[in-house]
Amino acid sequence: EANHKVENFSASTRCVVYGLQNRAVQGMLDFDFMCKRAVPSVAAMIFPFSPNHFIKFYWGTDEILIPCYQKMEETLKKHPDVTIMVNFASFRSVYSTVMETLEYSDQIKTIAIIAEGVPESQTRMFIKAAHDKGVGIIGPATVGGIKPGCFRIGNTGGMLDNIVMSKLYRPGSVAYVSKSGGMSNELNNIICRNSNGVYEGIAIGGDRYPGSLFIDHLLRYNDNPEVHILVLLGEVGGVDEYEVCAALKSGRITKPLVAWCIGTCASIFPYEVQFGHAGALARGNMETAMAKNAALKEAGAHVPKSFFDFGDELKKVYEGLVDSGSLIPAPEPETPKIPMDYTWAKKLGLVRKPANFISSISDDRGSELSYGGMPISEVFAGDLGVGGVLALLWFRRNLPSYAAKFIEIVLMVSADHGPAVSGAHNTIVTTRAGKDLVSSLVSGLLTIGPRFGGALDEAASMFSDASDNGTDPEQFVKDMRKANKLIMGIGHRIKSLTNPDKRCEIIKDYARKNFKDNTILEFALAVEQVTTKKKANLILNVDGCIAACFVDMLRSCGAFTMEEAAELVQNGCLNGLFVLGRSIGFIGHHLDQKRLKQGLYRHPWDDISYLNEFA
Ligand code: Q5B
Repeated sequence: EANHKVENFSASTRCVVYGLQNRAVQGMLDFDFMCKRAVPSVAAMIFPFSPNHFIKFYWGTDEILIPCYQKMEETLKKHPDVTIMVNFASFRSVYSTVMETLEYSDQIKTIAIIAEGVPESQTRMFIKAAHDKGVGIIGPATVGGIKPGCFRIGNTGGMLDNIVMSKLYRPGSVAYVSKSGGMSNELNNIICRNSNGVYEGIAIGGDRYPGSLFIDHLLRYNDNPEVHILVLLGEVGGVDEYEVCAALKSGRITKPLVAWCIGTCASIFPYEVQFGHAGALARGNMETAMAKNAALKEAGAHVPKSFFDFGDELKKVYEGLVDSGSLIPAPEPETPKIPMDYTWAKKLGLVRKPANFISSISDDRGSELSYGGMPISEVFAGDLGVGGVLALLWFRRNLPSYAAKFIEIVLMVSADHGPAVSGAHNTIVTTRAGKDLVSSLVSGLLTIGPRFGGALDEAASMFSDASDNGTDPEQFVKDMRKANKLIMGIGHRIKSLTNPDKRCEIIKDYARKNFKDNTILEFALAVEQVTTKKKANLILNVDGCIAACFVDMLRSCGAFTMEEAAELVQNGCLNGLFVLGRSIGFIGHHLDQKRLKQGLYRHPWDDISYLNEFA
């Protein structure tokens, strides 16, 4: 008689899923919805590594929330209608979780264990404990099982279209038990094509010690008036099929049984073959598939000549029952419409929708991240450096190495200019007010504008427009004065003819030595000749110098048209270079202040002219 009782699932059976298996849970809910279950079969989930929360799932086209708890005790207390634990714990933690579940044996009547590779000693211990407490076990090493119209364990039955094709949304009259979860999918298909379909199917799992045996399920099916045909798909290894033979012979099994043990090809090999499952190895002649098929046939089962004939054998038995009037197939219900997952439908080319975002600079979807269409491994193989990466991400171009190096020089010279400049000052004050790195950095960055560090784009436009129009530098300065406009990129608070800016020398030198053309730089220097005659500090400053040289580089490096180069400047890429470079310095100032443990800054009164009296 069956020892390991697994409960009969119904349309009100509810379970809790152990593990954050959102896809499997969605699959179970989709099945429920297809079967027109009133309530979802998954009442809750357990995930010990995060605090209690809710997870959103589809229920048809609507969305529902399933609670996910940290503790098993709380879960089961809050969901007293749950009788099944679908356990997705890994082989490492499955033992402890099963043993914990067994503490609630007054509530949990069946545990499905999906994990593969559970140590056999542990499996035997929890099987014994479950047996003593009257709890049924399906698995380990199984996909689970399915009862059309009622309950689906995890991913059993495969994808939704497969479930529809095998008509698993409504009960048939054939109940099967197999070892293999993968082959249970094959059985769903064969049974659907050769009978009125599956009533219930359980895959007991491929380990040497499954928690429930073929006989446990076959006796359950035999005693169920709604089941008319039993199916057994055994395999090489183990002797459990002989218990079925005994039940056939003794008359305990009365319903027709169509049976086959896979692995008959093992005899072709000159040695014993271990198939995919841990238990699929014959230890002695009795455990071979050939011997077990012969014994099943001899005991009265319907055993085909080979697995290829399995469907025909089943069909014969089914048609015999229908012809005799003992099986009356139920009228076929309407095939349920299943809402297709959008991602899947898109993959199949069935739907399209305009994207809310478009992006063209990087892609992390494939096997390898790419920058501007170039796989990251090529970026490193080509030693593109930070300048090359910036060019790929900002300009979508692989620039010549001298241009990429120029970008790096710009970042290096603009990285910092001491603690006194506006941005660094702000960063320091913010850090000393106790703020974090990002806040301190941002507070410094927000000072970058037309007077400090943010003059590059406008300087580039002013110099290149005037130069392109053939304007004389002296005339240009006069025109700007007349228009009451400052020339961007000209002037510095500290630097002057007598205190030249070394940074500008470095940039000019590099540009003159490496660029094919320096027209805009030469124009800007001619402007400087005019402005410094007025005042010694009206030099071509670091912003102006970078801007003029960058335009020359963009225009002459061969990677851009004149229009593209102009558009890049208009879009603000040159100020972007200063922002990026100076972030290095601002972060440095933040870390420096932290290292020096500087307290709150308060500006001294004597450094402020209070004009209150005159206000
Ligand atoms: N005058 C930078 O002015 C500064 C003139 C001009 C024609 C001009 C000023 C300016 C344009 C913006 C620009 C980037 C505010 C600077 C940087 C990064 C930094 C910073 C650091 C770092 C300095 C005195 C006389 C007046 C003005 C005339 C001034 N600028 N004429 N075109 N551009 N430049 N910014 O010294 O006749 O007496 O009325 O706005 O390029 O930010 O190190 O600190 O790395 O961190 O305060 O290097 O030049 O001079 O405003 O008192 O003017 O010169 O019209 O003439 P000052 P002001 P007048 S680099």
